[in-house]
Amino acid sequence: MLEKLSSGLKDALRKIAKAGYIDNNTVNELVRDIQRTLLATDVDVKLVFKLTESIKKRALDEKPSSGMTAREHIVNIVYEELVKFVGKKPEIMLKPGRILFVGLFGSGKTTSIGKLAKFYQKKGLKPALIGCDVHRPAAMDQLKQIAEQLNVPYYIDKEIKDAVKIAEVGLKELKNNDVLIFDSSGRDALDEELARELRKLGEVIKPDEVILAIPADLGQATGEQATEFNKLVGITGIFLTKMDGTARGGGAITACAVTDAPIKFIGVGEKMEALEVFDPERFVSRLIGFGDLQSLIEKAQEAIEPGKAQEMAEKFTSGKFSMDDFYEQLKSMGKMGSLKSVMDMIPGMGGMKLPKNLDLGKQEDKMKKWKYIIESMTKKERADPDIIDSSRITRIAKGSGTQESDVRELLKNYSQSKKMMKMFSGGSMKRGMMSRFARKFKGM
Ligand SMILES: Nc1nc2c(ncn2[C@@H]2O[C@H](COP(=O)(O)OP(=O)(O)OP(=O)(O)O)[C@@H](O)[C@H]2O)c(=O)[nH]1
Ligand SMILES: [Mg+2]
Repeated sequence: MLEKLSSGLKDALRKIAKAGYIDNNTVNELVRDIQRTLLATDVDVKLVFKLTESIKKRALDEKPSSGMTAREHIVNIVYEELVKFVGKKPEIMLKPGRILFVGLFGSGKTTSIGKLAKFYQKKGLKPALIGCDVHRPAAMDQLKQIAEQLNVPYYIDKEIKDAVKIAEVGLKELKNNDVLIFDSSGRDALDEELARELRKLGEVIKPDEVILAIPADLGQATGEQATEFNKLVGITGIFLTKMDGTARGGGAITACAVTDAPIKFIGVGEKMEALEVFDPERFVSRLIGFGDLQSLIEKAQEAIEPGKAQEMAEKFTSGKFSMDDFYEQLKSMGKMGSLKSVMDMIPGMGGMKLPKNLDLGKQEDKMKKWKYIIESMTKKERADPDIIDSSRITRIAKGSGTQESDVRELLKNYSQSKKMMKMFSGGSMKRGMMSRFARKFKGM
């Protein structure tokens, strides 16, 4: 979902993370990148400029709060402004009630009704479906099929040609269920006839929610349609469907955000599970990989002092790597979680395999032991661990109060680690990746 938007925003923010320092130019470039990305997903030009203006203004005017680096500050501003941009956190009805679905032909009403029924089932409520689409002959069968698939009670009547009548009977028949969801007929356009029919339905059903199903592939045109439905019928929320199959989702979301009806659900596929409750914070977080960016920044900050990072990065890439470096690295990695999880957060390195035994996450309790072992080594041994033969191993084990096997294990881990460093410093592509890694740590 929204791959283009997501990768565009991530790229823009990564540039910030990599920038040597933040100045007007960096901010301008960020703003241009964001503009380009949003426009490509059909977000309205005026909205885009409004957003980027406030990002720019805040980025240049506001000082980072204490303990925040300039980079974090900018990333945070972009995050906050995007959250505002995509809308408010909706209220979701989580108690018994009645829901009427409205929308044009093929907008995804009936499918979304099934998804919502499943959603309520999972919440422990008893949903039931009522088919009030009397215009399309196959509509009732479709609803029936979905209800049976979900094992949810339903009411349809192909003989009754009056939607209001069906609603009345359905209300009675299914009164023992918690959440009654009503399907309605679509049209090519929202004309007065459809509006009247929906209003009449509304009078009988007295819905707690009127949900407009609207396909995201309409892009920014969703805004106008949502406004129109709201004016003529009155809606309480939007179910944005077909987000999975379109690059115009950004436009659809932001256009809906400026209407009076909040997006409540997002449809991301044809299956009944393909429903997401819309949550602006979570949505944007995922979109920009905020969690990853944030935790990378935080962890790197905690773990490595700026000067050390550069030094370590140089050792990483040069392949020179002493026992002291190994110990420093272990200390930092221990704080940062496993090396693997750090690597997963760095673009392009996620898939890399670590040597099998080098599970740095598990090494934490060994750290103490290893500290004593390393402290029992001579300066010469630490600088060049290759000279450590079995008699030296015996001496080191005795001196540190550990077993010879502990010393051997440490040496093995050291040489694996060294090998890995060499691997990183091998090809030029890898070197590029490592220096990116280094830059990320530098000064954060
Ligand atoms: N990929 C994708 N397809 C969807 C989604 N929601 C609905 N569809 C598909 O869109 C088509 C139309 O969906 P329906 O649920 O029949 O739409 P409707 O609004 O009830 O249509 P009418 O009753 O004809 O007005 C179907 O093929 C659905 O499978 C979604 O979130 N993602
Ligand atoms: Mg339908």
